[in-house]
Amino acid sequence: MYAQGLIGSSQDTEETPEFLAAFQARIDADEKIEPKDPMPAAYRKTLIRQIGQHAHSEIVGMLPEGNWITRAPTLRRKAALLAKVQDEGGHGLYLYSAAETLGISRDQMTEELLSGKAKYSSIFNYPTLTWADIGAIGWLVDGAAIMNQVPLCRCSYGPYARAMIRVCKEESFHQRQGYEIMLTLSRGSDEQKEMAQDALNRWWWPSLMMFGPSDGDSQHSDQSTRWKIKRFTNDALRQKFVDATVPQGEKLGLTFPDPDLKWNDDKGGYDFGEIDWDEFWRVVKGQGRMNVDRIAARRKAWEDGAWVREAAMAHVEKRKTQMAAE
Ligand code: FAQ
Repeated sequence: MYAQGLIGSSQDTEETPEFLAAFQARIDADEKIEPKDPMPAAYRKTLIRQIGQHAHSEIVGMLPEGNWITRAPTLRRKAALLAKVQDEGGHGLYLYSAAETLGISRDQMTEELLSGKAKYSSIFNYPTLTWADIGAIGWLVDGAAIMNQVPLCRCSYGPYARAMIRVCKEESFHQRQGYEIMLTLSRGSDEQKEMAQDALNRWWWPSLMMFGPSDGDSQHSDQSTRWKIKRFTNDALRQKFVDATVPQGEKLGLTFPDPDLKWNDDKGGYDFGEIDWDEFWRVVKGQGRMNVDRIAARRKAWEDGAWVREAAMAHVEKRKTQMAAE
């Protein structure tokens, strides 16, 4: 299943009860697991799945905002958006590299994305209709990404944890630039404020869906938490996000599209309405408004880039021949 010759592609150690107990003891002691360490096949598989999907999300996530680079309202906005979209591309690359340390190749991950076998975040299957969507994505989507990713800096797998440190620093700048766009619009003309409100109305629920199914329906949470890949459950992170974000929205003078959203003194957090899980699963299964376009764009990019990969490989072969002759 895994590419030959890559780090971590060696046979996993026989999974005796003693081996599994010793592995769990390392995790419980907060030791980092590194690429050449023996690890259970299921731990490797779950990391390849999560890191691969995370990488795909960063790369597909460049598309909705990339759509606005040529239409940014000022040079300053354009420069910031260009930098942000490039950062997301960089995050995808660190993450593909982290997944490669587990013995899967970038080509295999790409094939899995294009064939629909590997998922990417549901959020990127919604269209960016106005400039305010760029504000809402930075504020809400990067905000949700940070809430989810800060705990991943303490993930048990070393290369993933280390990649997350830089990613989170950059996401923090993205969140602020998004919030600043929302602040400018919500203090602007009536039309601008309306645009900001409309963007919040459309992006709020999909942002809550980014945290994944509720705890009762999450297939992987229990095992991933035991392995300290995940440090909090999907619902716990979603609640933290709501609690952090609602006061920010109030400061903007905007309202959230949820009549059930209200502060609950007893729990020390906000109550909020039920997520439309049918919509979530429809989008995850490929029936969102932009799923077909997103995969078509990635397929085109992969095909258009074939000559670059071929040229790079030809260069490697040439260097190998030269070095053998030296
Ligand atoms: N969309 O059992 P669980 C970003 C799938 S990066 C699509 O709870 P798990 C930066 C899940 O894969 C955003 N599928 O799964 C940016 C699983 O299916 P599988 C991405 C989803 O892994 C900002 C099934 O449902 N972030 O935004 C979603 O324990 C702005 C059952 O779910 C990450 O990937 C979903 N929302 O928990 C870029 C962070 N939720 O694999 C550009 C790392 C769940 O069995 C612009 N990942 N599924 O076929 C994670 O923390 C976890 O993987 C979760 C899901 C929390 C996403």
